Amino acid sequence: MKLKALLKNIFEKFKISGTYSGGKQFGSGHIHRTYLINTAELDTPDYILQKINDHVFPDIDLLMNNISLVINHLNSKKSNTQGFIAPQMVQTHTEKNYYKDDSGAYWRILIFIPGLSFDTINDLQIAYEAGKAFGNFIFNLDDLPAHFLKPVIPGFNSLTKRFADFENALKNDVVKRSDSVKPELEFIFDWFEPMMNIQSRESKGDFTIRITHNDTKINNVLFNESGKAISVIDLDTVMPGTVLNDFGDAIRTTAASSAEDEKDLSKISIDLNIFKAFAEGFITKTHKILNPAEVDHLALSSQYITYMQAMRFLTDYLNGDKYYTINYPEHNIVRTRAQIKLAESMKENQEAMHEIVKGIMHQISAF
Ligand code: ADP
Ligand code: GN1
Ligand code: MG
Repeated sequence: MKLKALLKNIFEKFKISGTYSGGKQFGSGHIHRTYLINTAELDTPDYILQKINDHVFPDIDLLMNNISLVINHLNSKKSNTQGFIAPQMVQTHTEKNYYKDDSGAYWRILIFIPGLSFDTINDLQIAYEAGKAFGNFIFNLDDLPAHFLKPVIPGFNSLTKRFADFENALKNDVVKRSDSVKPELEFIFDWFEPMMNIQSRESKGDFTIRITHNDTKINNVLFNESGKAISVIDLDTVMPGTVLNDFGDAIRTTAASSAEDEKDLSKISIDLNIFKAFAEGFITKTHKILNPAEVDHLALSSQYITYMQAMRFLTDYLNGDKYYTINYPEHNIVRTRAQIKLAESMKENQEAMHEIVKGIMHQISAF
């Protein structure tokens, strides 16, 4: 079936309002195939139709169940969400939140939230708003018991598991790329022990296990025309985690001076003003639920997550690009190098970042 006919056909399996008038590939996510579907009528919404990546998410029921629990919880706390809207899933005519087509592919539909999504930013107000949005997300889920959600990708936040996957990829070297990435391999080995510190503290119980988003890239927040954050999207990886995963991952893309796949390494560094603006927004929303050990590790968490991300891109490069969508053959190693450069810049600025966090906490507790 031609793509247009396929999209229309899938679209009509769901309880949508309006008439299909066209669909096109949309967004810059690395995981699913995402389409924007327009409807002909002016008073009906447009929709996001996604072909779910079932290689990354093999248990579709678990995936969709986690997301539903979070959306329902967020919607039940309208008084608390203060201007943020949760994504809304659309059900099929048979009351399911996904559709399996004849080829075995899984599809889902969300109501399109008209908003702007950015892969990189350099605006302080946007950074502050993004911090508020992700902070608000965690704050509003604080009373949903973490064990209600199941780990949709086991070991997703575990550095030990990521390192084992990396070592495996290196050992197998299926596409014979290891010789060409010696400096990157060295970086991964050198940083492993110091970075394990965060995981060890987590294992000791120093950080609260709560429901976190786990994919807090800046392009997973939508903004309105005046730069106000309106929604946190891409809820696939909501599951038990720590606040450090969400804060660190957000800083990785929000406070980086360039894109995640910038080729010119001289352009990549951490922008401390953006870091401060994001942290202000985030801490304003979360300070009541953060414990001292969490606050103490916020700055370091960005290095930790950026290091883990470098490892993940490198692992995929060694595996022959099986996980992330790539736009050209070297994409994953370009991404790896960019993450390494960013992690190094974060390390150089660690003290300054930590002082910024302390300053914000001090300011907030003075009120
Ligand atoms: P991936 O896991 O592949 O990143 P996402 O769920 O993040 O998939 O969707 C990809 C992109 O589609 C997002 O970055 C955003 O631009 C857009 N998008 C997803 N859901 C919505 C929504 N409900 N409203 C508007 N845009 C959306
Ligand atoms: C993927 O789905 P997307 O593009 O927002 C990935 C994240 C990575 C990110 C790196 C399920 O995010 O974990 O941090 O790419 N999502 C999954 O850009 O693995
Ligand atoms: Mg996404």
